[in-house]
Amino acid sequence: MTKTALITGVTGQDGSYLSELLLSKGYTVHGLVRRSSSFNTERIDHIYQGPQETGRSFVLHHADLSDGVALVNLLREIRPDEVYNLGAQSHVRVSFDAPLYTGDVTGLGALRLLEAVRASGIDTRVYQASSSEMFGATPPPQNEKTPFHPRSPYGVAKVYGYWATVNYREAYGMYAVNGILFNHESPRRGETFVTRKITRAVARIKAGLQSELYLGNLDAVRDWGYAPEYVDAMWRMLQQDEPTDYVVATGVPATVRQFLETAFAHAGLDWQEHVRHDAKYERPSEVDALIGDASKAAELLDWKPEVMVEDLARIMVDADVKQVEDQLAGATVRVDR
Ligand code: NAP
Ligand code: F7E
Repeated sequence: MTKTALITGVTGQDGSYLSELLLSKGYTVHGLVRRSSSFNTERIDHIYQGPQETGRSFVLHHADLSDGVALVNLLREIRPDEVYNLGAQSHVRVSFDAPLYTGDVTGLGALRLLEAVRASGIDTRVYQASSSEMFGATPPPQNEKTPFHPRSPYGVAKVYGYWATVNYREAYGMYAVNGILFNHESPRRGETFVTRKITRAVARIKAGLQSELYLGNLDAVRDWGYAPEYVDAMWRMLQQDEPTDYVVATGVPATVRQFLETAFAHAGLDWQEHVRHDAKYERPSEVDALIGDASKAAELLDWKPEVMVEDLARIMVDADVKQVEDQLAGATVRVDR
């Protein structure tokens, strides 16, 4: 039997990789797209199937996590076997500028979706995209038993979504799980997250398109993994006999400075000649160190990461260098397809 999935945040980094994964497994994939005044489907254009095509396995719907009625209607129409809630205002620095919006979409949005599942009366499994940002100030290593101490409106909103998911599991017996994912990156990462900001700048500096890169705190420690491997862990979480929550991480720490060094060196550049400080990119309260312990996922999901931070930096630099070369040659194709 073909399974059906609904993905919120289908146009994002993870939504695009998860769509590819589920399609490769024979799923029919429905994606929730929010309305934008310009195209926001660049990451999924290569798998797009137009409304005129017959027997579509990839179908997009306009809706929004702020609109609970639209969510109920969509769930009643699609009746998915699995729902992946990846939609969010996902930028930590931006969450300080738009805290209420972030709380509404990233926090309350998770509850709206869970309640919409309940209201629509369908039997479906729900994945909630929880985050290592929930651990915030609690020192590493962090695992499923580590107390939360969020340090941003984004982290606070994710804690709300986390507990809403646990509550719907306990109160209604719903198969609802939290994937507590540590930072994961790829050539499709949004351009203002630090890894992509760095690798994109490396490519542009190498091509002579810019000479300086402005950054904030270089001392922060993160556990950076490779997004295509992390969406596989999401899928595995919904295939188990019992619902439970999992940390997904590499366990390998690196500072922003180390990522910089690796990325610039891979292109034959010295980062110290190009990087400048701008306090604008610092946060009112920072998360100093996130290093995950994913032994539960290794044991119960048989999930293990292969791409570690240095290879990740090189993959991203290579992709951005190719993208800049293609752009300069007049082509518009994305590099990772
Ligand atoms: P992303 O690239 O920023 O994608 C976020 C998605 O949410 C986009 O499709 C975006 O649409 C959509 N969205 C934003 N506001 C929405 C709204 N009001 N209604 C419906 N959809 C909305 O994020 P990602 O890196 O793929 O991450 C996926 C999820 O995992 C997010 O919930 C994120 O918070 C969480 N997470 C990410 C990481 C990480 O390191 N990447 C780690 C832990 C948890 P547009 O394309 O139109 O903006
Ligand atoms: O920052 C520092 C910054 O914005 C990483 C999201 O996917 O992962 C992500 O959140 C670090 C921070 O990611 C700049 O202060 C320095 O310490 O790439 P980021 P994040 O805040 O860790 C978690 C797990 C999520 O769930 C989120 O959705 O880098 N940093 N200079 C900078 N960061 C940015 N963005 N820009 C700078 O110029």
